[in-house]
Amino acid sequence: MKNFKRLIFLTLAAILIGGSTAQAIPIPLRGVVEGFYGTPWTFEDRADIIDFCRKNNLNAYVYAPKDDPYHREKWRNPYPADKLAEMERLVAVAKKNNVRFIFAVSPGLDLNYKGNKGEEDFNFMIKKLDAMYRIGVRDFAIFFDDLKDEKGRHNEDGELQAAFLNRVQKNLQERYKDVARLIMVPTEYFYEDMVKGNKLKTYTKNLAENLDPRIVVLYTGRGVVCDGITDKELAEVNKIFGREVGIWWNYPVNDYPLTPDGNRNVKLALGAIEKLPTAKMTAIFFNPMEQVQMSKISIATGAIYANNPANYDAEQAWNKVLKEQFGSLASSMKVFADHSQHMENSWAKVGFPDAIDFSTEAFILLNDLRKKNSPYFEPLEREIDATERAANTLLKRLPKKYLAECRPQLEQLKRIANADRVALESLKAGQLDPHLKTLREEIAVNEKQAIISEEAGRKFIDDVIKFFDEQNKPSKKKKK
Ligand code: 14T
Repeated sequence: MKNFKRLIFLTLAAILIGGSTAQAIPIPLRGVVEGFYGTPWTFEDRADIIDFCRKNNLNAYVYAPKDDPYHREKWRNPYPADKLAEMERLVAVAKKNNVRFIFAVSPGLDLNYKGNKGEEDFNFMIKKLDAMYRIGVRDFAIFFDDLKDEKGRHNEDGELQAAFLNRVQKNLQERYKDVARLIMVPTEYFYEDMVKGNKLKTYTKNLAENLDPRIVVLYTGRGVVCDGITDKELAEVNKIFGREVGIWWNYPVNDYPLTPDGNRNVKLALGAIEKLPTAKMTAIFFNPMEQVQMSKISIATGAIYANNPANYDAEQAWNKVLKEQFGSLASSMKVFADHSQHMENSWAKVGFPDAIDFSTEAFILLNDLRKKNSPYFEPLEREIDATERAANTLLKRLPKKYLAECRPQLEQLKRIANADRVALESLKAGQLDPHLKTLREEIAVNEKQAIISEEAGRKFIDDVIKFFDEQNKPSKKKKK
């Protein structure tokens, strides 16, 4: 009865305060998957992120660094004593923080399924997981993504992987009563890779038909890195696998190049998590950047999402998180982050467009000049001022551990803002400052280290150069 009254009271309070009766339904398993290519995080980084998980009501950390040899390339090898001792300390940190430490192995590069070798490899896997059980791990995952084999060669593996995973799960559950459901990532882990035409591909069909329904399947959406997942898409993949699947979300991870010859890890993904399902789901893990501190902006928004998907407002969450994490530097950080949210290349696309206000003002200004409308320079000038001021403030006042992760990007933003000002002055003067092309070159050279605001601040420089080019050859104007 007491509980009933309490419920009524809370519901009424929710209506009055929040204007919404919708009760928060957190995604049961929610957290971070250290699943990127590149330099794995350190013990300190991991302990820090696990503490951060607790503070943000995330309850899981998945250990799956692609470039830890003992996770993938040399998965059969046991961890050497010092590494194992470190892992044990980390597992203790997770336990203390009420965060589940999920240990993952990626054996797919050379796993044998059949015959003697198959038996041997099964035993290697069990040994590997047992060692982790002994240091306190109770959650396990086996990943089969990115096997790098020739097209289609993994067709038959669906059934074999399912049998392997079922057997691992059975073995663990028979011997240990306190081990959670196994988690897996398929070889075809994004929707567009699971289907051909409108038919399921052989691998996915075989995997789905044979995999123990208690095993959790993770997938990344339509693509590896994609612009959101709808409720409908989630339902579709749930249907394929005959269970509620979980999401491996590839934001803010930045381990892929943004230009054909580009470097990795050079653009920071500092935006909010967005466009994820509101429907019930079983698990979500955010794949972060090598840059731990910088990953916390978007992961904290992800935590707000994961704790109440149906009520999530990305913009609101982003503002809240920036204030919490940066205090008096929040407004400067917001300007910086605004220029660094969108991740896109030929196969990846995710995140809000960068600096929308900036690019809108730039567009309006150039459009007015082309149409000979009277131009307003002030709005864009204000954007440039704010950008430059924010970069300067942050370079001066951000604590060391943050600057260690974002100095190149801040300096690049400064260069861009500076060139934008020269570009704007050129427009005002009706004449291209010859210095602008040099500035543009400097920016291009530095893109090996830092990419930011490609379609906003950087684009304006090119657009202004183009604008004057057009002006100088009026006869060729609009020729196709
Ligand atoms: F496990 C998967 F869900 C997954 O996303 N695997 C990798 C992941 O480790 C990596 O961090 C992420 C972002 O780059 O994407 C996957 O790796 C790829 C996949 C590609 F198709 C990297 C490059 C690709 F072209």
